[in-house]
Order: sequence, then structure tokens, then C-alpha cells
Amino acid sequence: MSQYTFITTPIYYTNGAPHIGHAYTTILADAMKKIEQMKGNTPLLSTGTDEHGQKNQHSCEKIGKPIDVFLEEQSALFKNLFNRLNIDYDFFVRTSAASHKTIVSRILQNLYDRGLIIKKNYEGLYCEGCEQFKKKCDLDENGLCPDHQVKPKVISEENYFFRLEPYRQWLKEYITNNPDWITPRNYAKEVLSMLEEPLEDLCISRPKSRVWLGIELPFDKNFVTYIWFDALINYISTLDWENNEKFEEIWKNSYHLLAKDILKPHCVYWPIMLKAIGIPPVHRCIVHGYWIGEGGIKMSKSLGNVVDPNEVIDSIGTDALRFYLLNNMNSTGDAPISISLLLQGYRILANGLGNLQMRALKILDKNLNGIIPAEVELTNDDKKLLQDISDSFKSIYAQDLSLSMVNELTNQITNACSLVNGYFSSEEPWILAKDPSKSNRFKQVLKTTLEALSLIATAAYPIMPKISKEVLNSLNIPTENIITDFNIEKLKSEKIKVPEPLFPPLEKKVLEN
Ligand code: ME8
Repeated sequence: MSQYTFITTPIYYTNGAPHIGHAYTTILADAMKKIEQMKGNTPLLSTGTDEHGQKNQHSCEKIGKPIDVFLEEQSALFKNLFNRLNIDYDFFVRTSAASHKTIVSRILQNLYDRGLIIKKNYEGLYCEGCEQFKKKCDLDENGLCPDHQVKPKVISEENYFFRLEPYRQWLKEYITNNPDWITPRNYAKEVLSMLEEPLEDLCISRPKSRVWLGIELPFDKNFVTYIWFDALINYISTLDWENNEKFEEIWKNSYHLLAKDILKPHCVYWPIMLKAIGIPPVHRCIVHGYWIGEGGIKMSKSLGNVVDPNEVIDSIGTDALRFYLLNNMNSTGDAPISISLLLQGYRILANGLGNLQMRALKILDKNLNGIIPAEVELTNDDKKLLQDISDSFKSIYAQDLSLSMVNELTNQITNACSLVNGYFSSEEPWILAKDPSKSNRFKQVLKTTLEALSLIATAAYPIMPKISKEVLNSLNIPTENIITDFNIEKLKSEKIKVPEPLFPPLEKKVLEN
């Protein structure tokens, strides 16, 4: 039976242009949406931009544009990139939208009226990059924020606070009783260790004298809402939770995707906020590591070591970028990225999938007038090769959504391409073609290869949507509604043409310089 699956990405800060890290989480979300669609479910994907807080404010002040213009332009950079990346999002949240602001205000007023928000003075170390107060133990040996490599400022001010401690025990038990709530599990352990010590009250306001870009507190006009309290609510405001009669049905199968930098807000603050609001936690948090850029540190806008996804798309195309990212980030940690690694990834695709398609279709065209020999009976060994490939894809698609599931899918695509390329080479169809007595074997080899190609292209749809459709179209398989059909021997005796190469040789362009 079809069910909703709600998949979210973080909403990204608009203080700079999007980079590979932003592209990755959004591509991962899109791949998951496509997997759910292929399974016949009804996935909804939400992404967007986080448009308040000091970081955005400072960037806007530096550029000197009116705030609305600045936010509109910055947000458009993300939308444009996501369009180029073939991201099929259903919602694009902008926290500056009136509908979001109203919901945040209503939640704040409700918590305030119930005595869950209190006012007091606070002095602490503040990292603007994280938009968070830090404890000494959060900093590195030089007293710097490990993610932003800056010394946090000492800030003392009156603010409003939301008490987290009363919920700590509940959250600990929830995580212990739901070991897959945060995946991979090592991040659940990290969160449990954050819950060993009493939780400090969460400062949920910023005085307007310091931060003017934010949602005004409904009960005190001298303050704006702390950006995280505002941003996390996007996950329910985007569904218009109070007025949406399907909210529960959608929420019960919801997935938050995020990198480990924002584990605490998502896995400590957010479930507690939801508990106080009266909503159960998200179904699952899927956490990934960092893309490590040149210099061996986390790629980030503030550090200036970013790979520009638009440049990469110009050079190797969207699908090769999607494949590289989904194939190289696995559940065990961080992953390296550089232009030369991306180019290497492109060549692997060209030699694998690209080569497989081209050699099979060219020989078909040359010897059988381009007509697929669908009528030929395959040997048991040929059938077994196809069945093994089919079973491997079926078993991956049967898994629940996770980082490792998507990663395994990319590995299986690569493995299947090598397997079938190996089969093709060892059967030597170009020699069989010359010997009329071997005509049956020649047809069997071609049919097996093309059937395998159709399985690989179907499985690859969530990872490389455009390439997948190109391959399926080249085999005359309809692509309006690609489903998890891994039955073997589906091709018809139809005439097909040799298409343009999927991964043409790269010109020596911008990227390599
Ligand atoms: O944190 N490696 O926004 P943000 C992997 N607005 N992923 C990366 C990455 C890297 N080097 N850099 C960024 C915020 N990402 C808040 C979120 S949500 C309610 C509010 C990805 O622009 C990754 O998904 O700093 C990470 O969690 C997110 O971008 C942070 O984006």
C-alpha cells in the first residue's frame, strides 16, 4: 500500500553561495525520494534556506543591499543549483516567509504561556559561525571552534531560555529504546554521551541591539528568536502541521538528513522542542560525515576551501557529480573531494557503464541491424548472471532508507557494470559474429548484455536520473514511470539506434586548470 515518506534536508544559510556539502545532502534526499517513488510510495521532499541570524545579517551588511533583495538573490542561488542537480523538491522553505514566521510565533507564545520559557541573564562564549553558545569543552586545544577555526566571543546579555533538562531522561530512554532512530548508530552514541551531563537551558532569543534579522518574540519586541529555534520549526511549518489533516500520517514516516555538524540541534534540541509542542520525534535522523576539501579540513564557506558545484556540473555533468558524491560518502566517516577525484570518478563511469552501453549497441547495430535478439533462449548460465544482478538490486531496494543503502546501490551499479563488461570481453562476441555456426551464441551474449544493461539502468535511476533514462530510452524501455521492476528478459525484438556516448571524453577545460 502506498504510504507517505517525508524527506528533509537542512535549510541552508544564505550567507554565501551553495557548495558541494549542500549539494550532497540535497542529492541524497532526492535519491531517496526517487527510491521511494520507484517503490510506489508517495515521497515528499522538503529543502530550503535559513534566512535569519547574525551570519546572514553580516553578509548582507557587507554587500550593502536591502535585506529582502539580498535574501531573494541568495536563496535563488540554491534553487538554481538544485534545479541543475535535478532535485525534485516538493517544498522550498524560506524562513523569511510570513507563513513560517506565524507558526514560529504561535509555538513560542504557547510555550511562554505554559511557563516553559523564562527570562534571565547569561554570559557565555558565542561562535557566530555555529550561531551557538559554546562550552569550553566544545573548543579545540587552542580555544577555537573546531568547525570554524575562530575564537568564540564572550557575550553577556539578558535573554529568554527554554529548559531542556526536564526532558533529558525521556530523550535518553527514547534513544536507547529506538536504536535506529539516529543512523548510523555511532552518532546515536555521540548524542547519548551529550545526555550524560545535565543540559543547560537553551537560549532562544537574541536582543535586537545585536541581531535584527529574525522573528520578533511575540511576548517581547526587544528580542528576535534564536535562529535554531526558528529554523528547526521549518520541518513542521512546511507541512502546515496544525491545519494539515494528513500531518500525522506524513510525519510518522519522516526522515531528517543532516551532517554531523548539526547533530545536537537535530537530536537534542529538536526532539525536546517537539515533545514540548506535543509532536513525536521524527521517524529517523540520517547523519553523514563531512566532505573534506583541500587542506584536509571540512569544506566550508567561512574557510574558503569549497568546490563549486556549478563548475563541476559545467565540466562533468550533473549525473557524474551525483554518482561521485553518493558513491564516496559512506556511513563510516568523512570523505575526500577534489577536482582530480571528481575527474577520476567520471572516467570510472565512462569505462564502466558508458563503455558497456556503447560496445553492446555498436555490435548490435553492425551485425543484427540494431534489432535486439529477444527471441533467443538463454543458457542457464546467462540466466543466472541476470538473476544474480536482479537479486542484488532487489535486496538493496528492499532495505529501509539509509546512507548505507544508497551507498551500497552505487557500489552494486559499479560491480554489475564490471561483471557484465567482463562477461562481454570473455565471450568475445566480435569473434562469434564472424562465424555463422556461432550465431545463436552471439545472440545469447548480446541479449544477456542488453538485459543486464536494462537492470543496471533501472537501478541507477535514483542516482543518475538523466543517464538512467538515456540508457533505458536507448533500449526502447519507457521512462515516464520507472518502478522497481527487476524481472529479467523484458526486452522486445525492436530496432534500436546507437546513441551518443553517455560520458564523452572530457575536453581540457576549466576544471583541470
Ligand atoms: O547548519 N560536508 O546551515 P549550513 C558535508 N542553517 N555536508 C556539508 C558540508 C560538508 N563540508 N558543509 C555543509 C545550517 N554541509 C543551518 C541548518 S536546519 C534546521 C538549519 C551540509 O548552510 C550538511 O547537510 O551550514 C550540513 O549539515 C548542512 O549543509 C549545513 O548547512
